[in-house]
Amino acid sequence: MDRDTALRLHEAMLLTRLTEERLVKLFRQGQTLGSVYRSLGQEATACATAMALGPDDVIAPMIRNLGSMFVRGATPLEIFLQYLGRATGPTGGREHNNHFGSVERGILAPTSMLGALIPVMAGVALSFRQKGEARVAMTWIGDGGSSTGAFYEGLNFAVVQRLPLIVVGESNGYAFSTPPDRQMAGRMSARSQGAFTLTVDGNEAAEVHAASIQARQHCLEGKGPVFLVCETFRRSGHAEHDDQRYVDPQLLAHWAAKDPLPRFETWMAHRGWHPDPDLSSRMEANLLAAAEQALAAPWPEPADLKAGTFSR
Ligand SMILES: Cc1ncc(C[n+]2csc(CCOP(=O)(O)OP(=O)(O)O)c2C)c(N)n1
Ligand SMILES: [Mg+2]
Repeated sequence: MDRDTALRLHEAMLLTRLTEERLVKLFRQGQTLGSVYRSLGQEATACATAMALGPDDVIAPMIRNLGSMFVRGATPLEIFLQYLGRATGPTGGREHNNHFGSVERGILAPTSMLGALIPVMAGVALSFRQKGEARVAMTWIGDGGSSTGAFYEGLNFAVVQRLPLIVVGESNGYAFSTPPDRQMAGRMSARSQGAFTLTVDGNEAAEVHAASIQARQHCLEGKGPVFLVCETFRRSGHAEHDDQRYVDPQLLAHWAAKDPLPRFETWMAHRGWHPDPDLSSRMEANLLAAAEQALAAPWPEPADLKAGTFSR
């Protein structure tokens, strides 16, 4: 990774952390329409994977992959407008979290149905191959989501067809309040389906990035999909309405010590690369201004309820 990429990756991870912190404040003030699903401690698995893609590749993020949307050009203002349900937000108040796409940025709208994006993205990858385009499709799946039928069906199809699909497995210790050993027989893997599997330390951004570059190359060489497992930990509740009392505090402390942001800053410092020392405070000021702008934005008009929807 070169210096410029490292600085951009660090910026995306920090922006994700601070945007979600601002969203938590808005939630506690009763301003967000629904709960806030954080990626605290998992920013590297969302940002460093997306950072390895080319501009024509397509992503389908899940709820904890806000960082990948920032990498593709989404803005905090859009995110705030969306969570606050305002008329000028990406879905005009029809959704309340990161469930919106952007064709220009190569982002397919996330969906709540765990596993459902795997066959959809296998289809996107199939279209790339049929058109002879050197592009890859990327999506993410949690340990819980990887137990769904859709995950197996979609990945199996991609393996058989040798499709350019990267599925990032987020092995983060919990599916809501259920630890993996209560709902899956082994560790996250797609080896039994014949998919090339890579497993990395999901909190080491440089390692995640290098593996993602390797995965993309594997896809572009026509060798089929890659399941890239990132070992990480969900350091917040499932969402802000979940106080995570079922998680051992020692486990949380263990993973806090492996926070991806300071680790990546150390990795950069070893190369003599240093982020702007004012970056964090500048970002916080911009985020506060964006949140205030979103709070002042208009609510949707009831008469516009059906606009942009399929209705008869
Ligand atoms: C098919 C399906 N089953 C159940 C749910 C309800 N649900 C939403 S998130 C979640 C836990 C997901 O855990 P995991 O896949 O490990 O992702 P994480 O939240 O840890 O990122 C559940 C059970 C759903 N959205 N879709
Ligand atoms: Mg999980």
